[in-house]
Amino acid sequence: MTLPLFDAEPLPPQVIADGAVLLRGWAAVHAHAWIAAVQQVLAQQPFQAAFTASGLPMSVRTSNCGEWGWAASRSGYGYTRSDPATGMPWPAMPTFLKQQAQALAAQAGYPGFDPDVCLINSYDVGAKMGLHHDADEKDQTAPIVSVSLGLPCTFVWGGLQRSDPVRSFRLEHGDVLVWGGASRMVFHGVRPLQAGQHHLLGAQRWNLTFRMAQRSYRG
Ligand code: MD6
Ligand code: FE
Repeated sequence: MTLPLFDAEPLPPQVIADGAVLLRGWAAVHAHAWIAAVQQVLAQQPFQAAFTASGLPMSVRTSNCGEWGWAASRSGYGYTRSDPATGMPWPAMPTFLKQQAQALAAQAGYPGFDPDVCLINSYDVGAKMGLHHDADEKDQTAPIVSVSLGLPCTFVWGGLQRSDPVRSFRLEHGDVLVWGGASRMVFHGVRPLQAGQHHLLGAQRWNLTFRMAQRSYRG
């Protein structure tokens, strides 16, 4: 069964930059289904340590599902068919996750989004993500759909140059950020996670990013 995107009037889409749309709380409606789907992935592909391009340990832990996955191991990083740590193919993307990502992208103005990766990042208190942009995907005309669950974070949004000024805003449980177009290569990051307790996820934040890593996008 395909769950409808929402069953109550959602907050209207908010354009935060050219090509970037914030759907506030749109994943909160089916939060239990989102979390159950992630837990199903984690049973097959538990969170593991990640490393930067220069081999330094990151504070975020990662899992993946889909035909491809983003591996950040000591031996390098990028999209792979299987987990370099185990040699096992990444678990399939649960239908619920794929359908929701496609529907959310369409609501943000990106019909035809067909993700082949969902990278799942887990933040414990104090974990952060340095300023970066996502450039390993083959077709950068495809947007990325980003879903936040659990504790809120301060998200940092910069420009196309690393040195551009940044602004920051809060991303909360259930918030969905869809970005493509002129915003696709914007530098961004996450400030250290503040302590707190979320009623569903405890002292954690999860971020799911749906990507088209190896497919071409025909919006
Ligand atoms: C995070 N997100 O929200 C980190 N990247 O924890 C990302 O790095 C990100 O949200 C590309 C597109 C959307 C994102
Ligand atoms: Fe990113």
